[in-house]
Amino acid sequence: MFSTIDINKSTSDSTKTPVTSFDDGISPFQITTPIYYVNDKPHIGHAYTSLACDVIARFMRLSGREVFFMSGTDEHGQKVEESAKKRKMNPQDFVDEVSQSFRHLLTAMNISNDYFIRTTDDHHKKAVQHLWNTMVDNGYIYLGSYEGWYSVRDECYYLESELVDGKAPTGSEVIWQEKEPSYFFKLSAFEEKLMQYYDENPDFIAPDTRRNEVIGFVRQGLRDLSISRTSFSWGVPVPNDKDHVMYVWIDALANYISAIGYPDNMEAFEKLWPANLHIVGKDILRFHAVYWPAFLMAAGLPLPKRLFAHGWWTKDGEKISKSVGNVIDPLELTKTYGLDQTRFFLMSEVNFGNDGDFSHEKMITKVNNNLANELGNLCQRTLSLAYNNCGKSIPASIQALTEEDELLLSKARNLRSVCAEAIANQEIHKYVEALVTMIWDSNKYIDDQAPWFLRKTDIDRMATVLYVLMEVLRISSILYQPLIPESANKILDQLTVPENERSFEYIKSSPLAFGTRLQKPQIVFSRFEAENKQKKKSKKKKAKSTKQAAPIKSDVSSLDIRVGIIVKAWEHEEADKLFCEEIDIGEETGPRQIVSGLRSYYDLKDLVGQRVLVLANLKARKLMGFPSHGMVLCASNGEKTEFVEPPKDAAIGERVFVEGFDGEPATENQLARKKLLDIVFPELKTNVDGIATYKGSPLFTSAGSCRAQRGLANADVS
Ligand code: ME8
Repeated sequence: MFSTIDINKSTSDSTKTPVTSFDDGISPFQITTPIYYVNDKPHIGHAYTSLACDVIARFMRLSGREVFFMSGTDEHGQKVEESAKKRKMNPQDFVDEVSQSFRHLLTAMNISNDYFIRTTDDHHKKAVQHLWNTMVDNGYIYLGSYEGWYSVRDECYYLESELVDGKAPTGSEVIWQEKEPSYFFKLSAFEEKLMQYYDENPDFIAPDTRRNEVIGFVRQGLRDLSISRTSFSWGVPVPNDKDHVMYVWIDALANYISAIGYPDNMEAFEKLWPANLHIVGKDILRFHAVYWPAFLMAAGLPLPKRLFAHGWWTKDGEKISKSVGNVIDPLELTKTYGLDQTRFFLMSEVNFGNDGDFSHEKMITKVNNNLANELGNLCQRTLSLAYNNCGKSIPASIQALTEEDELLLSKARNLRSVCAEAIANQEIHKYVEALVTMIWDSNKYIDDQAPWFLRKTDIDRMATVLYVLMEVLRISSILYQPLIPESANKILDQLTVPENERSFEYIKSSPLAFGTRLQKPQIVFSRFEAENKQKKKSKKKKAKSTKQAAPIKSDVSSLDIRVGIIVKAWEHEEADKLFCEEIDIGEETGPRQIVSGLRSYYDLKDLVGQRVLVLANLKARKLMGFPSHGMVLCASNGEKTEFVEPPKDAAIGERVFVEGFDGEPATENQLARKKLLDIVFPELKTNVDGIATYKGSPLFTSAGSCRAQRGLANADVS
């Protein structure tokens, strides 16, 4: 027996995040979201960018870095002025109100920004005027006059040649701006300098496709930019010319420097500037990759180190817009699915940089599979087994580790460097993927090692397996914190990891202490369906007679067949044909007790760890005095009987389906009253390959079809 575990074995787990050309790995890390327009309330796109920055900021902090993470609101310009008019409010009252809803979004999404800037803040307005004066002094601003196409929605000028069917290339309406006096910025003077900068700093704009777009745009030639307006007044006044307000993009972009001390506190400013990372949506890359660097060059200031432009969310394939009526409210998502579930989905559903399409179905599948079934179930199984069999404690000691134990542990020890590399490249999806894979591997390990079985045969080995799993869960949860902070910390609480030992430096140095007392394990993620049913129930109650439930079909969809795993089994004391089993089908209430007449076909030792299909909407009944809450589906031809098995990657608790037969399962009463089993069971058979089918179509899980354990062909399934 060992009383310590050599967690320091691996040396590849670097203590710093990988150093890149845009991050030295040491100095304070400044990261920014765009500042959002306050013309309307926040939506999923705003939540998305803020969340991506939050994950990176939290990751950096846990790596031991000093971080300055900023967000804010962009409160000037024609668009905001028009929105205030529509609400019959004065602009300042209007922006005060809407800006508050963005702050609320950040709090509700658990975004850890260190600062929130508003462009109506006095110090910001002064800083923009200082920047303007500097550019004037350096000879880059002159007075002229402007007429042309303008999109208020995009706050952007367009050339006639850029319009598509009379609209902006973004689809926004454009208006003709009559000739008016305007100050101009000498953007044309920066064409060569920008091209040279992009060339010398290949990591400045990411991903590469976006970089190429920017280079293509600049290569076409840059015209001087109109940067002041006289036809409206809601903006920062141009110094020494009371008729003009500044173009909103000069004002907005300057937030990145005004927020950190420019120009009054240059010491603070120089500590943080240049920013390490501006994250923006692809819609505003041109402003950040062309105008902003040119303004900074004109003012003699260094350029930010990296711009990353992420993709665009659509809903069911359509652009999200108020007029289509498909706006997704991120706060509603967190209320329906949970905060960490929403964070997890948004960060893992699409490769960061690509476009993504939102659907509730995808959200439910993802959070049920990756969080409830995989991470949640692993925690629950591991912690419950330890709590029930190791004296309510982390195992007091362990045996020598086997090859499988070492393999799993070394993957966990290596996880930090894999995640850090992904984060350093803003490949947030790869960071999530590394964690999800770790949990898959751990679920496979627990299934292979079957500690519930070892409980009876080799209690010391069981303790070792559980300790290895708990240690892997500790490391994974520490690394999960940036993504799902509340849930990861709930798991760490249950694992008794001290609060001050949850940063990355403790991954290697502080393995779980043997013999520490555990609290009774609590479920961390519930399956969404269960909640949904609950909600539907209470909604139904309210609606009572106004709405009829969808009719139950007399086909396989009326059966609620679930993927399960036998976690405990014993022989029925009074009936020599019956086994009693506890089967986990992913329910919050814990495993179900089920009785099956399988003793003529299986040995007791074959049962625990066996994955099965459970018919879960059968009325409970007593078999020889023992209550049975469901039925294990088997293939049988009179001579032989075999379990019908789900594929090994099917998630515990997921519902089995047959293509072309969609529908809600019947209630237990409906199943009995309508004699649905008599109708459906005769159509359930295995085919020549032993695949379980209904009317010839396979019974499917998300991981593939279900099959008789030893391939029993042409047999009845019941
Ligand atoms: O452009 N999918 O503000 P804004 C993904 N004030 N991200 C989306 C999105 C979607 N469907 N919709 C919006 C502005 N976003 C300026 C910025 S910065 C100096 C000034 C996100 O309120 C994405 O990050 O229109 C996009 O760039 C940003 O919100 C635009 O926010």
